[in-house]
Amino acid sequence: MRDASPQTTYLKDYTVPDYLIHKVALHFVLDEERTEVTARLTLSRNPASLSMSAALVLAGENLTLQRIILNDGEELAAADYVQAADSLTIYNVPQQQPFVLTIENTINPKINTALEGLYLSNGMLCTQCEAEGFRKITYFLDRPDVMATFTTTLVGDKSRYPVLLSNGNKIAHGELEANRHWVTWEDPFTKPCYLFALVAGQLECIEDHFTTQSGRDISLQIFVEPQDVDKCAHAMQSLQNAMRWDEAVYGCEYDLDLYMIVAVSHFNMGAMENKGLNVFNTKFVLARPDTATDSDYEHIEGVIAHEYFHNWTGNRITCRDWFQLSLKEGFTVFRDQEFTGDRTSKAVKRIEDVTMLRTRQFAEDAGPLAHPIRPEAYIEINNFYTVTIYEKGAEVVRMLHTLLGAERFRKGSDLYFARHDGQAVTCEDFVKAMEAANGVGLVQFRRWYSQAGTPVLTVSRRYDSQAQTLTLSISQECPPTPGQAVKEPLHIPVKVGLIYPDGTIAPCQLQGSADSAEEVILALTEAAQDFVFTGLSSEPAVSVLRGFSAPVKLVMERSLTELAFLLSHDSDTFNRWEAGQQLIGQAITGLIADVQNNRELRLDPIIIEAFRQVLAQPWEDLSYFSLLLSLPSETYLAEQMPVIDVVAIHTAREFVKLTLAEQLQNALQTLYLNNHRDESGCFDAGAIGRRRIKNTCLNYLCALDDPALKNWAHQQFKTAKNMTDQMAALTVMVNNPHYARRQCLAEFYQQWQHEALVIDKWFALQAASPAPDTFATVQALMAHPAFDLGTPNRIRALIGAFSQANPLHFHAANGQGYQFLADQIIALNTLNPQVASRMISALTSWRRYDAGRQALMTAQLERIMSTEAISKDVYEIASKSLA
Ligand code: 7MF
Ligand code: ZN
Repeated sequence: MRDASPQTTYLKDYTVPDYLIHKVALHFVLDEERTEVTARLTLSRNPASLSMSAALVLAGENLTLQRIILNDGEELAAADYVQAADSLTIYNVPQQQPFVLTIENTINPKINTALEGLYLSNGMLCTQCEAEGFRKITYFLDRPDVMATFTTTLVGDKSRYPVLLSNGNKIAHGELEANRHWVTWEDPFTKPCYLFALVAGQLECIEDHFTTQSGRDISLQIFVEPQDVDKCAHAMQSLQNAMRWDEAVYGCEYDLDLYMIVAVSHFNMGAMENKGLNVFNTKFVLARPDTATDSDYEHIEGVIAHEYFHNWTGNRITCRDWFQLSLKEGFTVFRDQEFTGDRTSKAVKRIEDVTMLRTRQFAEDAGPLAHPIRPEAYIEINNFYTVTIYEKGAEVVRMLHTLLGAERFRKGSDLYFARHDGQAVTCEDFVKAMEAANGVGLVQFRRWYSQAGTPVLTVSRRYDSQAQTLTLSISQECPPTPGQAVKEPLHIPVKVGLIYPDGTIAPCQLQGSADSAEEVILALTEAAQDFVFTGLSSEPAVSVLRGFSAPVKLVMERSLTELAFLLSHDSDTFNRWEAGQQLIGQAITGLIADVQNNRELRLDPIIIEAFRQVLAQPWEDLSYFSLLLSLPSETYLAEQMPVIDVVAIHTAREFVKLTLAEQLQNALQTLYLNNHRDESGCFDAGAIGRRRIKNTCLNYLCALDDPALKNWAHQQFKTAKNMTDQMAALTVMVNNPHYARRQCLAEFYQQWQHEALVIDKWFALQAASPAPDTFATVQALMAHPAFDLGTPNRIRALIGAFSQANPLHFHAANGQGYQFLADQIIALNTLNPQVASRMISALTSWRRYDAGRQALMTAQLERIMSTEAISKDVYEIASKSLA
């Protein structure tokens, strides 16, 4: 146990900083074990501070202090300052304003396994400073509302560190004795220290250009390890696409002459938007048709765009404090979602985003770690980079977009940029800009920022044939969340469309309104409200929450027949898919109960008929078509159950898959054969769609115990010219009994052993398999020479995939999965607290399981809590999970 409970930071305690830092001149002498850092800071007292005599308190962790100098004079004596484990306090600050403080310290990147601050990745030195990593580089006011201009000089060995990078423009460079050289970088824009970055190493660069809307020429550079130069073309294209899109849709132009991206293999998360020098996990940069799947290609483009979009929503305008994280993250995720929708298929992108939100964010919002998108307290800020901040945050911005419309939303974002450029601001400032630009009031809407939990909308309807009216009664209710027992009604946009029984669109005309439209956005603001539609000659089917217009759960009684009708007639692509998912979901829910009660399983023919009809139609968007044919995931089904029964869910879902494969075998085979091609390097929507629908068919067909069909998978594996097809084939071979399973797994490893990202897939695939020997396989893989607890991607591939993507085996009734995970978390606690803490999430939802599993899961959480020298990261998540 730790000596004292770690401290909580509260939003209500926010005060402006006592000091401001205007200029930062950094000087690094780089070395793996002893890097020398000199920071020359130009500071002054903050006139806005209430305390004009406060001492200067700088944050610093794991630093070896060498000396401190004030105003370029004498070295400070030991009596002039106090050094603590995580701070440096300087008394008797000069009267003269501004003043200059020079601090010299050393750091050891080699022992930095937490990968925060300055660390080593395959011999390359690189930094990660968000949220509070800069304090591991030098003593500083490490908070986002302290913004300064940075000049950085890097000195290093020419052979080890031929490339020396930092933010901004390269303004000088030169040679030194003993095979050393130096480079000076200057970033003219003020920024908080979390956006600082440096990279030094043996890197190769690919280069291209972008001409901005105002005609400026920007140099674009991607730096990678030498073996990866052949996997950068897609990332470069993605960057150019993102730059063009941000100009067209938001009027945002890039502001430096140089934009650099560096790919590193040891990285705690996806990527980082450091000004002018983004650092990326290799996973979100490197792609070649034979090494990356279609979904990898799409994610790379999305993440490149996300980091690029931060230049305006995050860097030019940043967060006042970390409670405002969703200000930059929610908005930037909304922007990257829209970008990807425009680049690929809007319908498919929306479905994928909503699926993620409903499986992961809804679970978080229903559990012990529920928090509003603007949280009020945290112990460790790294724990608050959550699906709630990101994905629900994006949904809240999307609702503003829905309520205002694209044009008025743009007026709001223009005003936000104009008002706050160069500032560190709050979510409140964002909402105020939206209000002021459009002359609207969003008073009630603000509750979305402060209230946690997923609202439940209950909808009932009444058709009056005499009056030709349809009344929709909608009520909202939000369950209590930790610290928030009582919830206020929210302002919820509910997009609705009506469809006549013959499939034609019925007009939406609200009582008392002269407007009639094909769909309307109802403003639900009360706990319960009636909406009356007039002029309806017959009773229409109702399509509610089109496009998933709000992050809520919808409760509405609908028959299988009505759902089947919507599946074939709804003109809203999201709701059409949703009707199919509801239909199949209801069937699977019934089958889960049958499994639990040992009843014979039988699939309602209406489901088979609905699938047959989907299969019989000509679909232009083949990716959308494959989503219509896909079953809800085990995780999504689990979310719908009062007490999660992983075995019953798996059994029922596999039964449905097998039955559909049996009943629709001919259609699925034809579809497979019609779309199977021997193609590589084609990434147009057509080719991607063909692969997706074909592989969806293969997944069904390989559920059948038919050697001929099993051979289709084997053949596809052997002849595949792209990773999408190779992976899809190997996946069905690993997830189903298959004669060539062992052999193909071994061949795949042989083929790809030198491509780390492909080997991650090899680990993850086996860890997520429902095959009976999976737990033994996972244990064996932990001892595989390619496994390494020092590489976050590998940890996520093996331990993450097993605990988060394999409900059946992770939740084994004997608790071996829980014990295994706790062992790894305890091992990671000291090695990499951020990654350790993220791995706990699989245990957090223990209340959703039966009593036996609850006891086993909480026992492991308790065990984690008793870890010696427990980190703040792990402590916060484990203790709140148990609370
Ligand atoms: C797309 O947000 C969406 C989310 C913080 C690190 C990247 O740009 C970021 C960084 C975490 C979790 C998710 C994402 C990021 C981080 C991310 C990346 C791409 N500011 Br932690
Ligand atoms: Zn981000």
